[in-house]
Amino acid sequence: MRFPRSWMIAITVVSIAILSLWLINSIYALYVQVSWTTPWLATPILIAILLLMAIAIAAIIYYGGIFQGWWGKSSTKSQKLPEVPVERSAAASVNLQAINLQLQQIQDEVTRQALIDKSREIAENFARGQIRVVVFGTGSAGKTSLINAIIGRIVGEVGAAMGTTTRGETYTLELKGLDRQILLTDTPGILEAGSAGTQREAIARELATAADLLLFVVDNDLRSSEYIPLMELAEIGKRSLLIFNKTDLYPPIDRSKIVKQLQSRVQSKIEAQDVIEIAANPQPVRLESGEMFTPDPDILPLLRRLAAVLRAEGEDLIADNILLQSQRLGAEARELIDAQRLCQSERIVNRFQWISAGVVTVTPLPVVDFLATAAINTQMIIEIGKIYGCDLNKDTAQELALSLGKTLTSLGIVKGTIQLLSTALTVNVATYALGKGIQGITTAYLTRIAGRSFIEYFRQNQTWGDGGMTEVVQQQFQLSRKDEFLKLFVQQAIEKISS
Ligand SMILES: Nc1nc2c(ncn2[C@@H]2O[C@H](COP(=O)(O)OP(=O)(O)OP(=O)(O)O)[C@@H](O)[C@H]2O)c(=O)[nH]1
Ligand SMILES: [Mg+2]
Repeated sequence: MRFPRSWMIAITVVSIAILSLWLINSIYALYVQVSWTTPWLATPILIAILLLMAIAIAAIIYYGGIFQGWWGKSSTKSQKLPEVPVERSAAASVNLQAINLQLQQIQDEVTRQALIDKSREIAENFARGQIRVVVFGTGSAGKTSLINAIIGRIVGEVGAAMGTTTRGETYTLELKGLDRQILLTDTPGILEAGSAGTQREAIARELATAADLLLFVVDNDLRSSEYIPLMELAEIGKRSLLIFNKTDLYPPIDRSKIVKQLQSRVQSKIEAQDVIEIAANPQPVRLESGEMFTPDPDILPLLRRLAAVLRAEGEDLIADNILLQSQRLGAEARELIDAQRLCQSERIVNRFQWISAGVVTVTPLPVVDFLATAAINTQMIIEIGKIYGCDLNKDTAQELALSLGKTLTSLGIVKGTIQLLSTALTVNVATYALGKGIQGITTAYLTRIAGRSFIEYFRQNQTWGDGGMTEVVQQQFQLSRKDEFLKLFVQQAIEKISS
């Protein structure tokens, strides 16, 4: 039984008043006694006592203030709870709007439309405001039985063999004291053999990722194949309850041992009170009389915790999840846009490498002077910049082209390229046929390294990263030396020479 708050306050006030009266009385008695024996000492003692009391009161007020700050924080936290989701929902809406703008940049119509549909679905789910609880776990752990027990009627086939549930099934629930509707989703089990099993697992994982709250069902200690997906979902911020089902199969000692193991395994992500023991569909037992008796499902601890979590965190769970979904969509869109930009800028580099080769072949230089092609590179940089949404002026682009040209020379990449290509080309083309062509081809190769380095520069928001331009250029040179690229390049170069 809990004491009413007003009673507590009244008792505290009366106790403090009695204590204060007793204290004043004692100090007065002491003062009178000392005045009789040593009159000159009475006043200093009284002043000292009053001073000590003042210090004590000040300390209480000071530390009390800190505590109040703590209490204040926790109480404002609980008072402010309804406000938090409002902010989070606002963040989620802003995020969705930003993503919609991003999606417009995707050129492939089918992909763009698919992502726009996804974004619309997220927004619609948000507007509907239902809480999506997804039951997830290994095959035959008892997911469907759990849903049956919750809903209190047979809603899904319950079977002993793995793989009974083959697709996501959703049921609508209302919970007392909760305005929002609950969508309870059954999923196929993970870790089932065969390609059908893998496909079903993919469906289950997708549904789990979309959940506001996850009920992860196990029927024993966690296997690593269960631990990994559970932790992965927790890692992305998925709120989960770990349900230990089929507890009727274990003697109490084993049962509590398994619970402790489960709690310690997931303690970094799931609180001990969120590891819940149930028996969704206990097996019949033989009574001493020889009769068979089927116990009722034991899911009360889960229902209690579920109700508490949904009432306390329901709004937060929805807002957090919408934010998570929109962030994932944003990341997907960014990846697609990056791939699209990469493809477009590679086309630009390809075009400019052969333009620069043409220029040098027409006006052969005494030695390969990559700086001479700076004008071409300037234009290439401007065009790549545009793809990445940067409007570079000519002077800046030229400066970049020149400093990259110098880096190529100072790193010995110009010389290295001449050697590399001379060897690669003479294997395929007679030296006399190659003639002055080697200069043009080398320039093309260097333009390619320069172009790829600039793509990296723009991908990293116009920065060269920690290692500076030198590291990016060297990395691109190493990448371009790879066999498959070199072969393709030499083949293209030979075609250009012979045409
Ligand atoms: N002893 C016992 N058996 C249970 C319990 N819950 C479920 N089962 C049994 O476990 C088996 C699998 O149950 P399901 O509910 O179909 O399991 P599921 O996780 O939905 O399985 P899939 O759909 O194949 O992934 C059935 O034979 C159930 O009767 C329980 O609490 N105790
Ligand atoms: Mg099932």
